[in-house]
Amino acid sequence: MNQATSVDVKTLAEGLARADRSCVANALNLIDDKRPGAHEQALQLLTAIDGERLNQGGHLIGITGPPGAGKSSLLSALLERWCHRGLQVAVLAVDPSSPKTGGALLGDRLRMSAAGQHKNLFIRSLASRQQLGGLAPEVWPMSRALLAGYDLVLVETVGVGQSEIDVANIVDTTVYVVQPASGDSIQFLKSGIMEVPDIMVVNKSDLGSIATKAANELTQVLHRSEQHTAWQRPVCKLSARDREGIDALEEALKAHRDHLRAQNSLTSGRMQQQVAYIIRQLNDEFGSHGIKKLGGSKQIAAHCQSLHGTGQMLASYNAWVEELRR
Ligand SMILES: Nc1nc2c(ncn2[C@@H]2O[C@H](COP(=O)(O)OP(=O)(O)OP(=O)(O)O)[C@@H](O)[C@H]2O)c(=O)[nH]1
Ligand SMILES: [Mg+2]
Repeated sequence: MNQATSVDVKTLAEGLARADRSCVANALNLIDDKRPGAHEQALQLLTAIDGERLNQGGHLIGITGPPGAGKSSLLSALLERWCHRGLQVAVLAVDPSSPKTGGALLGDRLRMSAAGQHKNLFIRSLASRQQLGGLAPEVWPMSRALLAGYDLVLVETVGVGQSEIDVANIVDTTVYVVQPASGDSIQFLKSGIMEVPDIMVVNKSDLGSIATKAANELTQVLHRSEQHTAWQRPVCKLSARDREGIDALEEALKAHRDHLRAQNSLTSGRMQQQVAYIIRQLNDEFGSHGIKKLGGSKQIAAHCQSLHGTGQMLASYNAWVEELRR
């Protein structure tokens, strides 16, 4: 494999902060680049991003839920509002199918929507990890790179297998979308992913009483399960198609972000996600043997927690990689 060409990381980081389209595209390509040398440059890039932005800037939102529930339609409704209000919005659309199999990618469908062409919007489609299910490892660093220049960074993923749990582990707020009368709400209750959503959406409220019934059912079950938690997870009944009920979802998103800030858990949550990412990367490259050599995952996590910010953590990561390669 050819060595990756050397890029000017500082210029790229400055371009990212301005949400300059070509810089954003180049930055994401660099993170996606599998050639030798690219990984180190990608880490340097993340290290060059303003720590304040990474720790507590913007809002990272995951949108997940079963196929056909209306995730992309809802995303379009939200994008229209945010872009027209002048906010900078980026979307990572994680498609379960390989780009090679053809068919419309999630991101392509979004691009065709009304908001899809807006100058404030950046969309990138990605294939999900084929073998293990779940999100590809690039999604985490990409979401962070986007945070440098965008007010809102959204990750859409179809809720099948591991991906809905993975997405909840990389964002601040997870929105779980179901549609009524499909058995989805019941499946959701049975499938043991109760921890995933911060906000529940019952879409297609235009279908009438079945939507109300599903929303009531979900409200009851969610609230029964969380008597001791500070955040009461709201259930938003809305119609993405008719643009009804979107206000309440927007309010809920803001309220959840404010809640995280008030609890001081926006920054700490992002830090934990970063530690988890570092351990996963080390494990992928060097296996459990490598993790053990560094003193075990608990030791690695403790060391990371003692550092300040993304830059220092990634520098540590680089040092560990070097040590294990020796
Ligand atoms: N009646 C009604 N139909 C809707 C609504 N929102 C979406 N749909 C329809 O539901 C279907 C699926 O919508 P998508 O937005 O593609 O759903 P999705 O969850 O992104 O689907 P995947 O990405 O394939 O999992 C489409 O035919 C939409 O037109 C709604 O509010 N009401
Ligand atoms: Mg979709």
